[in-house]
Amino acid sequence: MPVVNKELGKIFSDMSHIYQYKNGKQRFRAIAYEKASRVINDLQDDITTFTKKGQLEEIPGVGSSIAEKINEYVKTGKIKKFESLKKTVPIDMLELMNISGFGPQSLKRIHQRLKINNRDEVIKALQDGRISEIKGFGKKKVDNMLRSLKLHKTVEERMLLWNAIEAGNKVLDEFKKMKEVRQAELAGSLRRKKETIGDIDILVTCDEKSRKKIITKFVALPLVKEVLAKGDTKASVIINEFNKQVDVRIINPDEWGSALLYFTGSKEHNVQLRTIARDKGYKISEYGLFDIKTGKRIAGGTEEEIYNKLGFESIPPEMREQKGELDLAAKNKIPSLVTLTDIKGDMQMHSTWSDGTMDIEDLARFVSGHYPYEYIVLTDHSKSEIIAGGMNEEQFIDQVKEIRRVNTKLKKDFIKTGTEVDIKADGSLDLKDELLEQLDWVCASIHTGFTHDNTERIIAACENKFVNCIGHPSGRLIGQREAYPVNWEKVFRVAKQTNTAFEINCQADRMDLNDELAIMARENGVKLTISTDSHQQSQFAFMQLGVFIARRAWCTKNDILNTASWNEIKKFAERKRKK
Ligand code: DGT
Ligand code: CA
Ligand code: CA
Ligand code: ZN
Repeated sequence: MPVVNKELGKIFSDMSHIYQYKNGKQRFRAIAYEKASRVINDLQDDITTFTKKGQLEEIPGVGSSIAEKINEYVKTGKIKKFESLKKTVPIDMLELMNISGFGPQSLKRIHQRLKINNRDEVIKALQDGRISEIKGFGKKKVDNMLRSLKLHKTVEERMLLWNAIEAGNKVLDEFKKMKEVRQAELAGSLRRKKETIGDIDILVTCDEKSRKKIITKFVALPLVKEVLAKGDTKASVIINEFNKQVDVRIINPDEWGSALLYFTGSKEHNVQLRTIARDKGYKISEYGLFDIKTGKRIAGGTEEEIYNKLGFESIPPEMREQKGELDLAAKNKIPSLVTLTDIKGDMQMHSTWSDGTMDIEDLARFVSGHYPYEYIVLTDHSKSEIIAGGMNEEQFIDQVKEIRRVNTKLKKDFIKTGTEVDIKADGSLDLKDELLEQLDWVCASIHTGFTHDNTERIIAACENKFVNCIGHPSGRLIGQREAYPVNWEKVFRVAKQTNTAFEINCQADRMDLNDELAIMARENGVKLTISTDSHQQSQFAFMQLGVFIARRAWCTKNDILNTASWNEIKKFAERKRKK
């Protein structure tokens, strides 16, 4: 998303919160700013393309007053009204309002009753039970608030992988632009593609004499907010983006491999490797691999060289988590992990027919023009999803016609018909079998009842012979909502028996299945799909996130259904129908 859009979206959402917190009479303002915030967040083009042409008011949800504020922000970097409004609400209360359960209305009531006006006091009153005494704050609500607070801490302290990839690459590019730099690479958890990232680690090589210059240039970059530490070979800074730490280390070129291995981790993988090395008479450090007896350095330039000298084949960074990868590497049995280029199509996305922002033709032309896919499956929501504009059976029949029309225009059978059908509370589906039977691909998902055990609901969906896949199976949202309880062993056994695939959903805050559940699915012989669940243009790029999860789950091409041609996928669906 363009940076200005992101900033304005946040400001308008804050303004809406302030109006809600302050005064009931300002309700219409609160609603207008909330809407403007959403619209700007969904906007694909940079808002400045609209300000330049004077076309702001053509954006739905943007009236003259909001347009004026957008222009002011683009021109001056500030909105005066927001600056003065901000002074009327304590800043840490404003931050709290973004956490689920801590809406402006709730915080206002807490303020009125307990006269507290800062974050720490609110948290304390939650924990010591004072808030439970306020009307409307029952046990369930308070528990929920405590839980979201805890979840929120994980994203506050760590970053979503997607955000870390974007921020990390920005910093990395700055190093790659410096002429003194020979090699630069991301290390740490970001190289292993963990779902959240604590800090960003970067390794750089150069001639010894250029070290100081590189550090000096680095800490002076505009993206650096604060310098925490600075030496001859390393620096730690806080960057503006996400307010997160970046650790940079400068390495001798001939120590590149040993340093990369050391600083990629995981620590557990390194410890195991070091123990094995010692048993074989070697010492391993960030400076190289050494023969203990002679003290001679025998490897260190590349990671591969070190692994090989110790009797292992190379191990992809995503596998370095001490889950038995060294045993496999010793037997030359590291699987050939799935890659982004293996993906032949995207299996879940939404158009304007439900809650997506692109109409079917634009969407198909965009994907077909930007991604090397053979097919995409359109999976708009079913009728229970009222807020998401879910569709009934008749509308799906109309949509199938529209898909045929667009495919004819594109002169290829690119768009497959499908749905993301709701699994209702009793496990039944939100659309009739007679409709599902007519679609190419049916993904079934849970969108309600996130606190219940959902084992039986998922099993019931798997047992419908028209359901091909379970979407975002665990229901978690990183930093916002925990996964609901499920007996996964049982569910995956049924999935295997019924020929039902499970999705790895690539949305940045979902990443669902996560790596551990994907391992369990694979071990149970369940086929996986990797899909972006795109609602707007920019989200098709999330595909790589799902591939990273699959790689962390040791998946090969064969484990992932959408590495196959559509003919194969059709056969997969037909096998279930014939069962
Ligand atoms: P994070 O930042 O919490 O997401 O996780 P990492 O894995 O990036 O951890 P970080 O940034 O503390 O350190 C980067 C890498 O450096 C880590 O993956 C392995 C290596 N490392 C750091 N401290 C130690 C240590 O005490 N022993 C060993 N063997 N390696 C370490
Ligand atoms: Ca790190
Ligand atoms: Ca670090
Ligand atoms: Zn969904």
